[in-house]
Amino acid sequence: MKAAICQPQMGKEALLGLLSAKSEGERAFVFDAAREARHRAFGNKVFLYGFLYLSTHCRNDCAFCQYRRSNSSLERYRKPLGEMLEAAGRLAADGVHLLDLTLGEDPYYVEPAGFHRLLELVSALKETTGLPIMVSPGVLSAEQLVRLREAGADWYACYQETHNRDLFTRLRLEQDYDRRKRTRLEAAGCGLLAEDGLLTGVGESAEDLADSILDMAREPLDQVRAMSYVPHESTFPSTAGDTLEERRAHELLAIAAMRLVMEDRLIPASLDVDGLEGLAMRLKAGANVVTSIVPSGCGLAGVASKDLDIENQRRSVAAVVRQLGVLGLEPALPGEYRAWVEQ
Ligand code: MD0
Ligand code: SF4
Repeated sequence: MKAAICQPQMGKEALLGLLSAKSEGERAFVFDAAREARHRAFGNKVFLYGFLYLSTHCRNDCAFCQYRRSNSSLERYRKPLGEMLEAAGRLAADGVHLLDLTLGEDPYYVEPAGFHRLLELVSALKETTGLPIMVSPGVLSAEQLVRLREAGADWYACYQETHNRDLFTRLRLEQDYDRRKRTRLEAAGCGLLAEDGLLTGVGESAEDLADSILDMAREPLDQVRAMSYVPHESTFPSTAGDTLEERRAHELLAIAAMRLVMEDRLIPASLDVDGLEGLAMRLKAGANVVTSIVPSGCGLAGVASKDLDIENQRRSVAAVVRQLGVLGLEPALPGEYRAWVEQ
């Protein structure tokens, strides 16, 4: 845990006020304050994360996810080690600061008999690129977390999606709320940096978001995120507003509110929701990390948006850096991210 645990805490009422901002003017006020807070903590520097979706097989059946087990219309893949190393090498050469190795809860990698495969991959990625590694493999045992750390993983990401237990049971079907939360806390306890995340546009109230953000602020998390739900044929229809702006409102306000409550934690703007086009609005809301940079030509997928902007190279470091420039931001130097991770 890098950030100061005791941030000056905003009360729930004030937070609820921010998250309920309706008019353009009110929202602009919230985003301006969030950018000021980001500037105090990180100046104009932004971190860039490369994304490697190793396996799209999954034993879970999350209602919001196209990779859910019951989606039989999906063509799935499991990438061989050599291809992952090649893709990672390209991301490293392009200048990402971290590699995010993500997978569905694929028994081939996460069940005890196959877990060594994931460890080997983490070690190989670390050795060949020298970059910090984040792993997003779903729920693991305490012992598996220790072994991940020993294999060279720096980060463990596992998203609760919501801290409303009722909504959780409708999103992460047949999964245990407490076990998921406990895994993240155990990861932090064994020296991994930890990330939690929210899914917005799934019928949550502003009060749910406020509760989530306050919960996150109390936990030993180093990165916190919000991402809008992207509906698919195999998942439920969106409950959020009609216009793109309305559908993204909760995500953008949550990013800003997280920044105001947890000024010095890392907060992503993901390319996985709206591709490059959605980057500026997320950075303007106070995000300081760009995630889901995916190399083209490797047959790798995104999570929320499977193909969007990958093959046309709009999820590349070059495209992102151009956007940063327009906003008066710049990528951090490699040493600056490493120093943050190692501090
Ligand atoms: C992203 N699709 O960054 C990825 C993913 C997992 N650590 C991250 C949700 O948007
Ligand atoms: Fe599996 Fe993750 Fe999708 Fe849930 S969100 S179905 S755990 S890939």
